[in-house]
Amino acid sequence: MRHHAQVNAFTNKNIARLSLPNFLQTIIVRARIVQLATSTPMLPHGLLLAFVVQWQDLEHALSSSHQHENPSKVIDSALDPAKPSYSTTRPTLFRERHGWCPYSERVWLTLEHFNVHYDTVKIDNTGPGSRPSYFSGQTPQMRWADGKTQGESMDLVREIYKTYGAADEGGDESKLVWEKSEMFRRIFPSKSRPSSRAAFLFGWNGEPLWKTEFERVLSQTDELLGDNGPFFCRASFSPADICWAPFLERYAAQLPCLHDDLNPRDPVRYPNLNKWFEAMETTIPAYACRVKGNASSWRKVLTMAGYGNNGVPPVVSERMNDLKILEGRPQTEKERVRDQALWDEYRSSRPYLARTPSAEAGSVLVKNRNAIVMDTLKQCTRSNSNSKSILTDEKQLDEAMRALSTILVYGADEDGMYDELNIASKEAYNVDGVLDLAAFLDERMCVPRDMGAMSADAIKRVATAK
Ligand SMILES: N[C@@H](CCC(=O)N[C@@H](CS)C(=O)NCC(=O)O)C(=O)O
Repeated sequence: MRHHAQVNAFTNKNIARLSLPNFLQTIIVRARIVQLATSTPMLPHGLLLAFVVQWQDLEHALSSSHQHENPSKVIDSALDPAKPSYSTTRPTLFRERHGWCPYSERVWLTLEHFNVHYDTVKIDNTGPGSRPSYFSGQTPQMRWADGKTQGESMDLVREIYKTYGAADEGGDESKLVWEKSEMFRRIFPSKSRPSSRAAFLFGWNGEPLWKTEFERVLSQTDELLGDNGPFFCRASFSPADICWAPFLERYAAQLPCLHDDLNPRDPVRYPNLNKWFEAMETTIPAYACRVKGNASSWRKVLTMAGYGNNGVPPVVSERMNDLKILEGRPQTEKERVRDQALWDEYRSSRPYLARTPSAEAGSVLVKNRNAIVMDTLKQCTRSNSNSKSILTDEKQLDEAMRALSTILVYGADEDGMYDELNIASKEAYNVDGVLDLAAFLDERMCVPRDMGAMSADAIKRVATAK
C-alpha cells in the first residue's frame, strides 16, 4: 500500500502551463493550501497531507452527464413497495432485482439493444413475502403501454423484435433464428436443479453435474454455432444469441470452478464458442456496457446458499480465488480503445452516462455516496470488530470515497477526458484507505446489478493496484 506523499505536482510551472477555468482554479487554490501545509517543517513527516478533491468538484467534472436525467423510471419494489402508476406511453419491464435471473436478462438486453424507452420495476425473487403485493408470477414480465401484461422471456423477446426491430417474421432467416433458440432447451442439461444463481449446474443431490455432461453441452453448442458465425445465425446478432447469452455467460465463469480443465472459452476445444464470446463482448454495446455480468460476480453468487442453490461443494471454493488477480490486470491500450468505442456508441443515445466506463463507476459512487458510506461503515464495523480500519471511520471513509471517485472519474492517464482532474487523480492514490475501499467495493458489488461490467472492472483495477 502507498503512503501519504508530499504534494509535488503543483509547481508554479505546472500551474502556469494550464489555462484556468473556474473549476481548475478552485482545485489549484485548495492544492496550494495543502502544498503550503505539507512543506511546513513543523509538520512531522507522517502527517503530510494528500490532496483530495471535494464532492462539488467531482459533480462539476461530471456535470455534462449529471445535468441529464435518465428518462426511464426505475423502481426497486423491495425498497418502495407501493403500487407504481404505470406509464401509458411506454412499456414497463418487471425484472429480478439483483440481475441474477437469466430469463430477465434476455428481455432487458433486447430492450437495451433497441434503445427502447421503458420503465423498470425490480422484483425480489429471494423468497416468500419478498415481492410487492401487486406482482405475482415469474420474472420477467412486461406491462405494455396499453395495460396488457405478458410473461415468458422468449415470447417477450419476439414481441420486442416485432415492435422495435426489423423483424422478418415468417421468412427463412426468422425460422433459423427460432430453431436455433429452440435448440437451447434440447442442448442444456435437462436434469439439473432450477436456480437463477446456479443455472443448469447442480443435480438434485447438491453436487455439480458430471464433467462429461458439461462437455457434451459445450461441444453441441459449438457445433450449433458452426464456423460461419460468429453469431448463432451467421454474422448477425439475433434473438438466438439473446436466448443463449445469459446461460453461456454464467457457464464461462462458473464451470471452471466446478471441474478441472473445463473452460467454455477454450479456443482449441470450442473455437466457435470462443469467437461467439468475443463477438458478444466486443461488438454488442448494450451487452458489453450494461447488461452482461462479470466473471467475479457469477463466481460470487455461486457461493450463496439457498433458493435452489445448495451452497458450494468444498472443492469448488478452492478453485475460485486463482482467477481474481488475472481479472484485475491493467488494460492494454488496444482494449481501452475498443471498450471506449463501444461505450461511445452505447452512450450516444444516453447522455446521462459519463464519458468513459471508468468515469461512470465514479459517477455511481458520487451519486450514491451516502448510501455507500453507510453500507461500508456497517459492513466493515461488523467484520473488523477488533481491529481499527480506516473504513470504519466516517470522516476518513468520506475522504477515501472522494479519492477513489477522483481516480475513477479521471480514469487512465491516457484517456484525456477529464483533464482538470489529472493531477488530483495521481495524488488520490496516496490517500489512506483508497485502495482498501476499492477492494471492499469490488468484493461487495454485484454486476450487472450495481453497474455495468466495464465500469466495475475499473474499480477492480484500482483494487488490484494494492
Ligand atoms: N420460462 C420462464 C422462466 C422464468 C423463471 O424461471 N423465472 C424465475 C427467476 S430466474 C422465477 O421467477 N422464479 C420464481 C418463481 O418461479 O416463483 C421464462 O423464460 O421467462
